[in-house]
Amino acid sequence: MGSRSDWETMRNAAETLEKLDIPHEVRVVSAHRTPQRLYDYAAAAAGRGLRVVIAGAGGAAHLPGMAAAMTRLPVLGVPVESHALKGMDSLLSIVQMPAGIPVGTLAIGRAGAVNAALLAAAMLATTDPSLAERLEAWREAQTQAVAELPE
Ligand code: RP5
Repeated sequence: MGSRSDWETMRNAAETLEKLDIPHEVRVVSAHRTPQRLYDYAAAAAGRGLRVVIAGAGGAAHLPGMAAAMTRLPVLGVPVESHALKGMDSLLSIVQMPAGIPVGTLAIGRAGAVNAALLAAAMLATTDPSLAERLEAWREAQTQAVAELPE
């Protein structure tokens, strides 16, 4: 994520990965304030064995796109809700990538963070039958938890 202030949103991604027992790491890497840290992280990511990168940022949210430019790993972008523009700035700056460098962009805020983790899980599950079972069980539990009546 681009800042510690993004953690309140991005913790939803981490918690979802934990529920699915997916090993992961969490880092603060700012495209603007720590560009060298971003370069080092993205350039080394594939070689360290990472499989997917989830990048959450807000405002002029260049982190996901810049990370995607420096790794062949799939990058999932989460627009963090900003105070000034309610995350529309984050969304548009993450989703409007030029052809050639994709960022899989999720919804603004908590929904995007949860879904980034679930999408990462779905990608990893294509080559991990045990994770596929856990993901299917998670989805079934979610289905069972939806009441038919509002009260
Ligand atoms: C972005 O600027 C971060 O991703 C964060 O969403 C936003 C504001 O950062 P702080 O000023 O709260 O550190 O780079």
